[in-house]
Amino acid sequence: MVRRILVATTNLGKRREILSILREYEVEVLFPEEDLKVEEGSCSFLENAYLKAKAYYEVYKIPTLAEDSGLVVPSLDGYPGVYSSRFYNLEWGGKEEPKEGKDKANINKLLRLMEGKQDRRAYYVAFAVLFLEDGGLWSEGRCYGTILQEPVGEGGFGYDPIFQPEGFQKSMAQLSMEEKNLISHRGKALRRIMQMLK
Ligand code: ITT
Repeated sequence: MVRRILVATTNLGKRREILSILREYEVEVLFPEEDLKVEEGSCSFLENAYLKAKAYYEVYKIPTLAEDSGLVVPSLDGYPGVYSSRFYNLEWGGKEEPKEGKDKANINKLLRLMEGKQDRRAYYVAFAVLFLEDGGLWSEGRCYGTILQEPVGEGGFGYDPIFQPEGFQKSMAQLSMEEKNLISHRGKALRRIMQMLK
């Protein structure tokens, strides 16, 4: 019986959403106080999630949930993909100064690279790993949509102001957190993993 879960992420946007998604389950959610600075060198979301969960489990010995996620744009050969959080700083596509923060720099670079592209389809993907004493579980969640011409909305984090989810005439950043969690890659991946745990 798993009563406590350590959520291994340093991203505050993710923390808020994960806390809200896990509210419906009977588990206590804990966050680590320290940042273990796990190297996410793999080009696989699943492997990166596994490495994060394992590193924190080895220190805290509490069932540990980690998630690696990103935005995949097929017309950009799948970029930003696993590089989503540091896309602005990647040589590929040219670097962008993070003058107004990393999220804004990532958005500016993506919009620059999308100029003139007809195909603006994209999807968010999240791989979640729950590291347990006697094994583990993993799951994947996706959320399909398109890249807008310019940022709209103040909610969410990351690329949300330029991502319009399928079936909505709003950006992800214009949805409430509850609305986002119902359709998001993270919501789907986490609910799947909690279902398996049951
Ligand atoms: P942790 O490794 O500590 O969890 P991180 O931000 O580095 O934090 P990732 O390596 O998984 O996490 O990178 C995910 C990036 O993908 C994130 O920084 C955003 O740029 C983007 N992203 C993922 N989910 C998103 C969402 O729901 N909304 C907007 N952007 C998202």
